[in-house]
Amino acid sequence: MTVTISAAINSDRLWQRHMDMAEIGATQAGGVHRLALTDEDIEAHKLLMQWASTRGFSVELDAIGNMFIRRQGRDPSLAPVASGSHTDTQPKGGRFDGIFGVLAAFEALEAIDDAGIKTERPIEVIAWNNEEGPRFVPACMGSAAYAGVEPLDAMLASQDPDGISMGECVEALKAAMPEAGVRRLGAPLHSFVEAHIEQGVELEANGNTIGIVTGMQGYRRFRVTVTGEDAHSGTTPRSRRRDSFVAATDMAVALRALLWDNEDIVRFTIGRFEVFPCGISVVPGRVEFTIDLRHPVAETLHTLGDRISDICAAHAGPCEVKVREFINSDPMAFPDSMVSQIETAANRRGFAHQRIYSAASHDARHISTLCPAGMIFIPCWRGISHNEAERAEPEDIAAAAQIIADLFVELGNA
Ligand code: HGY
Ligand code: MN
Ligand code: MN
Repeated sequence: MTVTISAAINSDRLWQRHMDMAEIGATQAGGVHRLALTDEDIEAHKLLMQWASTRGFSVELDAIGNMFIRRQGRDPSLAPVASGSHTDTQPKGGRFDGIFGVLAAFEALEAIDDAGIKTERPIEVIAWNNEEGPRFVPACMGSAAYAGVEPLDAMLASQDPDGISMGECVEALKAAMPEAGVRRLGAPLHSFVEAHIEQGVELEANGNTIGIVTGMQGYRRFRVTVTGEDAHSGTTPRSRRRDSFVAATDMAVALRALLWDNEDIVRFTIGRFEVFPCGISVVPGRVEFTIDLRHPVAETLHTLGDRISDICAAHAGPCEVKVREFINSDPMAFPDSMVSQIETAANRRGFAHQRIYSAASHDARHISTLCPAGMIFIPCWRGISHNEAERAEPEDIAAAAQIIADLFVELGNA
């Protein structure tokens, strides 16, 4: 009879690592503010490196700042089995979005190590750089560059609002982790599984612990710049104004008229709206705003997204308008092989589970173009995320880590 040693997750250790990480960039209201490759995010990478070194796991960084923590296999030449997510957060984000997927994978690696289980393949934990994208665009930059979906040079040249380039930040990360090795960008992966909080209400409503993700909806992101003319608010009559705020708000209302569907399936968000020069008695000469548009049907996403420029132009009035699209990712489906393998692992462990579609976007989208990929969701309280009040439960976190540990062993010997 073959006794399969199973790697037992240490739930307390895993929860404590979440609390340790939540200290880095902690906000007054109990959230985390840790934008990509800021000092705080580099500190989070260094803490991961410290934990990895204690276990004798090796660490590498690639040219776009992705981090790879490796437990060697019997045959180091084989492509690794990997799991992970991101360490960066939204501005005033939560304590679980992203970091949970990194820490669950790390705990799975430790559990395998504690059990003394050998795998044929190397096993890796990956922290993808700049998944969220509020500091540098586009989002999912690290995984997109790794998968060759975005060109490395353009990504390194991306600048934050202060004019600091991603390239400078990657150099700062490398300088902070001199003992890290070099990973070739795009080196093969055997398979990849990402654990993430659902950021929706379905699992919680159904009382399920585990969501086996079948795919994710598509999304397009735009930056709209409306240019008018700064003017005196007292002496300038409407007839002589080129008021960019008036034009931009007209555009927003017109976009809503197009994009608010009756079925409430389209996701249309203006998350950033900046008025310049932002003076009480100055007619604004410039407005910049962003559009985040999502839909599960590619054709609908294309049709609606392609209307945005015309609608903005039609409502520009006396102003100029420039619409720049910086993300355009179609809906995607994970391979049945991975969905079934994750489902079988959840079944074997007896976790309450269901298949689920992701309304949020994740790094696994891009890695799925490189190798068989899949995702595991756990519930988060009232579906709240991108919010300091974000919350997940230790037992759900441990359940996901347990499935990853089981998959690491299965896929690591496949
Ligand atoms: O925006 C997203 O879908 C992801 O949570 N960053
Ligand atoms: Mn995330
Ligand atoms: Mn997020």
